[in-house]
Amino acid sequence: MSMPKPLTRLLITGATGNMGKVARDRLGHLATTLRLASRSDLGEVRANEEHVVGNLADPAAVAEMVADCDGILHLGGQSVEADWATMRAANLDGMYHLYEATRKHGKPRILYASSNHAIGFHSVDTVLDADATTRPDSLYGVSKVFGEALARMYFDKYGIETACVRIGSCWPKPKDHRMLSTWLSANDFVSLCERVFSVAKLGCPIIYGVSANKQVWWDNSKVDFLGWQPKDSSDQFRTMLEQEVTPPPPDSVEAKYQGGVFCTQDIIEK
Ligand code: 15L
Repeated sequence: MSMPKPLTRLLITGATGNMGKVARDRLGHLATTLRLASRSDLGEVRANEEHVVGNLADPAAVAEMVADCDGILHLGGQSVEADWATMRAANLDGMYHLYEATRKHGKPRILYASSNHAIGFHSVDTVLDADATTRPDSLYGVSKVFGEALARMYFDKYGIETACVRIGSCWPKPKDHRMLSTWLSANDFVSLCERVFSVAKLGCPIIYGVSANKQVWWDNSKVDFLGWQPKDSSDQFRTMLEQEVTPPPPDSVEAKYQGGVFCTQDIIEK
């Protein structure tokens, strides 16, 4: 007999992105229906899916996305550095619209894709836990700190639970030496989603989305209650990277700080 699904309807924003595609393909066991939200058409919809086209900057569209959902995997928004107007619309206004919609539509539990760039100007010589000070490395990182603060306020004021996951580097394999420390495998991302939407009491924790890599900069011991056990390690790719990729000079900003190249990018003025 199959286990009951923890959710009735899981909203996945950013459904056409890299992580959105993984979520669409591999989280069907978490919810009776997956509601896929994207800015563009998704093409054919599968039997267990609904599709909503909309922009996070449009409060009415976000309300339509959220209605009747009991879980939200919020992967949508601007995912790399951009000019302020673009960042504000997607990651600040968009986050506000999402939380206002959850406040008015049943307070569903949220997994918010924050980012390691909220803490990117910490040194690679430092190990951070959930209580680390934020050190955003870009407007993108600042927008992720804003999202974490918004989630915390809506938890304290309205009891809306959010897992603020500071995602490392979620790709099929690490692309550079830095990602040996920041890599998050698809399998470990899926198991993290399973725990977030299954644990009885979530609260509003800060969680580092990172696999069980040999060298990590992030410590999840303060969220042991979640019972998340990442199983994969980037070490399997170390030899390949050492043969194929030249690391940045050790005294470079890119090598010295956890945010890598994000720490070196200038503000983008439109
Ligand atoms: C992020 O948050 C980005 O969305 C992703 O594209 C990667 O750049 C990742 O950080 C990273 O730090 O590798």
